[in-house]
Amino acid sequence: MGLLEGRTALIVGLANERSLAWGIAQAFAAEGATLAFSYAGPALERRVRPLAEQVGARFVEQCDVQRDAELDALFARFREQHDRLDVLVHAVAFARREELAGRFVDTSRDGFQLAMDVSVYSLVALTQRALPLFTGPNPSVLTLTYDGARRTYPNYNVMGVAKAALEAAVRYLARDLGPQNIRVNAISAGPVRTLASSGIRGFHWILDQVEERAPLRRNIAQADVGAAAVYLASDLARNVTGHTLYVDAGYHIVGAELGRAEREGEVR
Ligand code: 0WE
Repeated sequence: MGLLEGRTALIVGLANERSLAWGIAQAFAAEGATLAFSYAGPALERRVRPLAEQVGARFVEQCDVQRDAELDALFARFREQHDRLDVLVHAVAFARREELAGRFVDTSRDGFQLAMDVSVYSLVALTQRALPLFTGPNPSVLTLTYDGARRTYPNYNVMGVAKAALEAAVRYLARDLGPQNIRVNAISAGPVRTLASSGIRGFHWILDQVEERAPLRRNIAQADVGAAAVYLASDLARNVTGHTLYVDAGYHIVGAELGRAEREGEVR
């Protein structure tokens, strides 16, 4: 029997077949979960619908997470088809492209607020509305973060600040909702080529550095995030909450590297 048999997951933030949300959806489907999706805007519908169909999802709705009315409508529609929700997956982030280039010090008030609203507050807004549906034996919330929350990466800028806030929000939500047996966790995924990373200047350098320096000497795949998500959503993780789980081939633990001479045993 699958680890998520009889469970329903709502996945917010699917964009296309490269999305980490799609890795999670496929892994959940393989473990027997029933899936539901929401996507950001009309331009994504023609990509998201066929994917949803592939994993047998009937519920596919558009929802702009910046609008309370659309969030309310999303959950009203969800309730028409499902009487319970077991897993809320938040795979949403956005900053203006111009804020993801150059210096963090140049971030505008507007750009800061936009990144925080879409990438952080949306987790709170979705969780609020999911609460009354969390009536099953092991409900949980899962979001996606990045090591740019803890350490600086060129150009990640305001998204790093937003991810730091997101990880703190995971802890505060976990604290609030724990007494109701609702768990809240994050996966800190290594860099993966997706729509969210396409056209980011220097992204390939980040991938190259992970391959060179991560303890496991490789990059991660979409499916690795799916596997970790299955664990966190399943009863195996029944006592795991407020946690950020790194799925990054160990990259986040590495400080300095040895120089070439030391590596090759020439000197000490
Ligand atoms: O969180 C992210 C990316 C999120 C993201 C991506 C975009 C691209 C297009 C948020 N907003 C936008 N806005 C757009 O207009 N990642 C973890 C992937 C990522 O993005 C980077 C990275 C990595 C890794 C940006 C700069 C440097 C590294």
